[in-house]
Amino acid sequence: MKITHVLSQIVELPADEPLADGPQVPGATRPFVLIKIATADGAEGIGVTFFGAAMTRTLKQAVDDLGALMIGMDALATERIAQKLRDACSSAGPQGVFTLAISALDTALWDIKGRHLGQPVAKLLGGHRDKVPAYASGALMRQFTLKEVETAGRKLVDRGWKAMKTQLALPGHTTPEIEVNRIKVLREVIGPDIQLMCDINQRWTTYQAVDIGKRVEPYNLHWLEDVTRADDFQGLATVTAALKTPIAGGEYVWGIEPFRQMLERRSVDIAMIDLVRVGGITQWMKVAGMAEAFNIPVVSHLIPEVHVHLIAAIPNGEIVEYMPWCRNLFEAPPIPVNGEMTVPTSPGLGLAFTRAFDQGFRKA
Ligand code: SMN
Ligand code: MG
Repeated sequence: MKITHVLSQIVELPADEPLADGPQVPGATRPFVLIKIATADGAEGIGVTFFGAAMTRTLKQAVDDLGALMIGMDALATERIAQKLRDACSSAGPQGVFTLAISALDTALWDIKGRHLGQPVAKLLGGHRDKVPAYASGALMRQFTLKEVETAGRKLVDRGWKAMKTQLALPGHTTPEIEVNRIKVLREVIGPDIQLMCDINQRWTTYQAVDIGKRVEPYNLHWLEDVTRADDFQGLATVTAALKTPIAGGEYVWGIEPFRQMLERRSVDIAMIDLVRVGGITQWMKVAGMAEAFNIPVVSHLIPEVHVHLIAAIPNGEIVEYMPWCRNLFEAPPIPVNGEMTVPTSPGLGLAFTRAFDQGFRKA
């Protein structure tokens, strides 16, 4: 399984919001780096990474540089490859572009492993379930007006979603009363039986998190996410201990070690693992195992097309975040039906880039 090629390309997709037909900024796009790894015996695997923003070309270059180091290595030797890349780049990681790049490469290697063995990645990693719950994300954003959020919430329920995420720490003038009112109104619109999550994206102080967190307790949030700075492990633990509502976090930290800190200090009740910031499938599974040992459920962040395999593989996988940013990269990707995703049964990730994007590799 000698690696012969590592190909990459940048793709920009329109920044749409298809789950509830939400307001869109005209012309806004989201950049991705797509990758494909090929081996001497004709096996291929695909991966994707993002969060490069204005440095997306740098991210592509990092993928290419790391890819060059993999040529000639055994595609199945994921840990040996990861070690070689870490050693070669020593101080360039784990925070930032290095990890964003290695993640996509590792994901593609797992795709190859699955295709080679004729099994879906979910099975290789544990095969705990064939279906997983998914929640709608990106349709109830803080920049939308309350009216827009009401309309979107109603649509999501009508479209069969059983769980959905909104955001607080509202832009512009806000008060605890305005924040709480948004949750109150949304809860009234969607009814008592829908799981409602709420993301703060690190924007509150620990004091605000405890204050507003207590005030929203009557509305029965399923979790409050990233209530304060992700590296304030102690501050998070204070909030987690003070509130009845479970606290989720982890998408903003890099690699596996910060999760050890979060888990040991009881900073979070729910570990949210981001595939690209953790360093790929290999590292994602290590964090999931650590969380299991701490009796903590795991939820995913973005790229549901890959995360469906990971959440389904493990015994403590709770729910997949369905934010359809990557959906249009793929031919016939898995899509939730009535709030549930079925794990693809074809070998590997069961994913293929659309014809147009697949052809883009040859041109690159
Ligand atoms: C989020 C963060 C970054 C990009 C998209 C979405 C958000 C989430 O924190 O949890 O969905
Ligand atoms: Mg989040």
